[in-house]
Amino acid sequence: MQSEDAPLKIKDPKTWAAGTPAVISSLKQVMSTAGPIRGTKALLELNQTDGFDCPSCAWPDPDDHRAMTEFCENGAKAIASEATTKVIDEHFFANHSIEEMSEQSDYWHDQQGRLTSPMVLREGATHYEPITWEAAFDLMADELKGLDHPDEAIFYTSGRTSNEAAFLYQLFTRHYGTNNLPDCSNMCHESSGSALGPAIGIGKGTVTLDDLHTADVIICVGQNPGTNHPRMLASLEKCISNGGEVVAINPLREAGLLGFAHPQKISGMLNQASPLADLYLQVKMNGDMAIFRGVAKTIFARDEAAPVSVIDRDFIDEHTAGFDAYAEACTASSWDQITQDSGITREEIELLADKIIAKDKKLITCWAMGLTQHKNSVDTIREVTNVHLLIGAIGRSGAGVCPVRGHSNVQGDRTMGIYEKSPESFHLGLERAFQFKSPRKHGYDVVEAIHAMHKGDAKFFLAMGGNFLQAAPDTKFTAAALRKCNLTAHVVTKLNRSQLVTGKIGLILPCLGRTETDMQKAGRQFITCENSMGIVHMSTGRLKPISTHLMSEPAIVAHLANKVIGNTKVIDWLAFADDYDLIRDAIESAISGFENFNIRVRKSGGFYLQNNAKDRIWDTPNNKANFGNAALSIFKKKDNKHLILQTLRSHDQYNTTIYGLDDRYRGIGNQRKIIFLNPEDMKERRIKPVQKLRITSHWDDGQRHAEGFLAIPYEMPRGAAAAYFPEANVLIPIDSTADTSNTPTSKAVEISLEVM
Ligand SMILES: Nc1nc2c(c(=O)[nH]1)N[C@H]1C(S)=C(S)[C@@H](COP(=O)(O)OP(=O)(O)OC[C@H]3O[C@@H](n4cnc5c(=O)[nH]c(N)nc54)[C@H](O)[C@@H]3O)O[C@H]1N2
Ligand SMILES: Nc1nc2c(c(=O)[nH]1)N[C@H]1C(S)=C(S)[C@@H](COP(=O)(O)OP(=O)(O)OC[C@H]3O[C@@H](n4cnc5c(=O)[nH]c(N)nc54)[C@H](O)[C@@H]3O)O[C@H]1N2
Ligand SMILES: [Mo]
Repeated sequence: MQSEDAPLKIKDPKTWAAGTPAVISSLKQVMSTAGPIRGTKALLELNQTDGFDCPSCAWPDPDDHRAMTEFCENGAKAIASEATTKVIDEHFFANHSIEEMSEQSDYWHDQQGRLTSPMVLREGATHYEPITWEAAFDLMADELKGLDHPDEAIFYTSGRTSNEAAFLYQLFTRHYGTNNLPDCSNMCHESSGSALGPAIGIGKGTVTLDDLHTADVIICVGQNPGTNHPRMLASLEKCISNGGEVVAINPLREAGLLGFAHPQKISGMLNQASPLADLYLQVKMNGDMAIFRGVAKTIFARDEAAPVSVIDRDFIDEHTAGFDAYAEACTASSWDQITQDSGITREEIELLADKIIAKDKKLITCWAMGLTQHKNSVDTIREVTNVHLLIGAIGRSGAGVCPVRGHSNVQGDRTMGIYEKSPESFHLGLERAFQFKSPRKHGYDVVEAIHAMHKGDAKFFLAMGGNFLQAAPDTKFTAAALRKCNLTAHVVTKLNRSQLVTGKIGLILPCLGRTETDMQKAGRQFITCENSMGIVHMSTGRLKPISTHLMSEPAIVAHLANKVIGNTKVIDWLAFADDYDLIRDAIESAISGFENFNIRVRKSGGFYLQNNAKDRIWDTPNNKANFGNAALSIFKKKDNKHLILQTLRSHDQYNTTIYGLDDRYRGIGNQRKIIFLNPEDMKERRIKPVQKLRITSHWDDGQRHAEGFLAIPYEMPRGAAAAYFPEANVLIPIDSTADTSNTPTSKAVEISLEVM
């Protein structure tokens, strides 16, 4: 464990990612926590077709050839965190009061090891105490049966949950009578779904790995793949070696977008990095809509000037609606506004447009949280899609849109119905298969769930994974909301702060991790996941479970449902827990696209889910792909002297799980409470490097504060600032959310600074 008192170390930011430092870091992490035998076994099974799916990100595995080491540094860290041999047992909880544990950092929490048996925090108690599974289920069932209305219960899901567990969970929730199924997606790619649904009829990406390898241009916008999707770098490299180009759009110069040393190649092991981004646009915070509008304007201009059409008129005529209104919106956006909003020159935007149309217009745009967590995210993502529609760069080889998913099964969870507002077709499928009345009233998303608990409208909170308190915005407000519940319960693998801020009663329900063998009555079970490209595949745990008292996620849901609902004419809940093939049969009977699920998923590599947009079939109300025509917008500060803070991930964390205290690529060691600032902005405010700051965020309902953040000068546009999530979440106002998707604006918080 790193010392949390070690002094801050600062180095120059790196200009390439991976190479031997990544391999060394992987091995060090895994071997030090899991030991050589368990550690080596874990790494060899990772992402192999008969092994387990990496619990880290949702980047797909190669369809054909898998290297023995098909993992990345951060996948290895995720494994190390889960496969650790350190355990938290009853004695740990007897020795550590809630108050004591609350004073420790998130890093400390993760370092304590795996949770091993169910625990309860009784009303007024200072310590968790042991409880049997049976008694824990009874507590929850009594609480649920005692509520005035099913809508007083909230069922949260984090995106590591398997398809099998997720399907059972929503089936139980809907039998219970509510759609209160908020999930981490609400804070993540919800804006992508909200934009892509009306535009192309499906809230998912439309490309495969092969498409990435054969694209002319890949734009990575609002995404830091070097840290968050490291295996994507191999695809970017392959695209370049096939003659394609990579363009980065990001306020920060991220190492993983600048260069890559492939750890599975000799050159990479010698740390010979190949350059990645050919063009790097250091956009102002939230200036992306302007860039894409500028690209469209350039394409219109080139089209007018060229003898042959640059715009794909055949595609537009046959496949789209709303072109004229979009063309008008482009005319209405001035270059002055575009360059002012984006901070990028007209020449550079034109250069980008010219790259896109130079060859076959095989464009892929990849994005993540830098686009989704802004007020105007949905309009921005519509604008990205508009550019694709303009040149027909969708639904053909080497071209399409690629929202790069976060959690390894967040996309699958949605497919399984973890959604507070599932479409009518989904409910009809459930009703047909299970002969019950599925409730239609929309449930709460994350932000609405927090408000409901705060107001006392919701009293029961169950989390299937995740760390709700730390992941949600406005930490103090969210804590107050959770404290108002009668009961809060968490199905988790590791201790986190959400278990320390509880309702009157708190429950810890420790479950098997994805790396571990899952033995049930019918024998060894596997689960399935859907990756970022819509491939459903199996994952089989191979390590010995860290404790004999763990239950699997599907078994926990089945037992709870058995207590609360009991068997129905067509459902035997406990049978589902005995044999997951039965859950997969149930999925097949209720959700289209899963025909012969049990057979197809057993084939090596799994199967692609039907994605109509890939075939240029548009499941929109008008059966067309629709252009958006929103006016240009950008985040407006109330006070011009203020800065815009984004909250992002360091290289040593997985969301709220803190693996270490460094951010190697950005040159930071031993410290997480830092704020990156533009050097000129610092000078203007008389802030010296590493001075301690108090940050104040400003919102309609008042101010929020965070103290003790060290100022780090960093190359970024004027007016931008960056601090790590979750430490900075106290600053994010609960009601500052994206239009339509209601995603917290974690990448745009108006702040001021004071030297402490
Ligand atoms: N190792 C590791 N892997 C992960 C995760 C992790 O925590 N650790 N988390 C997983 C999850 S759930 C997710 S959702 C993904 C997240 O993956 P990312 O979205 O890459 O994660 P962030 O750290 O939030 O990075 C946001 C990036 O967007 C940029 N950005 C911020 N604002 C803007 C803007 O206005 N415009 C543009 N163009 N760029 C902007 C930031 O500078 C940063 O590079 O990663 C997944 N994979
Ligand atoms: N300020 C700010 N806030 C953000 C973001 C941001 O960029 N900035 N990003 C948002 C995003 S993109 C996301 S996805 C959310 C993430 O929100 P969550 O998904 O709620 O949070 P995680 O940190 O991924 O959850 C980690 C916990 O999951 C549990 N866990 C790990 N593996 C398993 C498992 O196999 N089963 C079960 N049952 N539990 C397991 C462990 O106990 C661990 O402590 O945070 C959001 N919050
Ligand atoms: Mo995410």
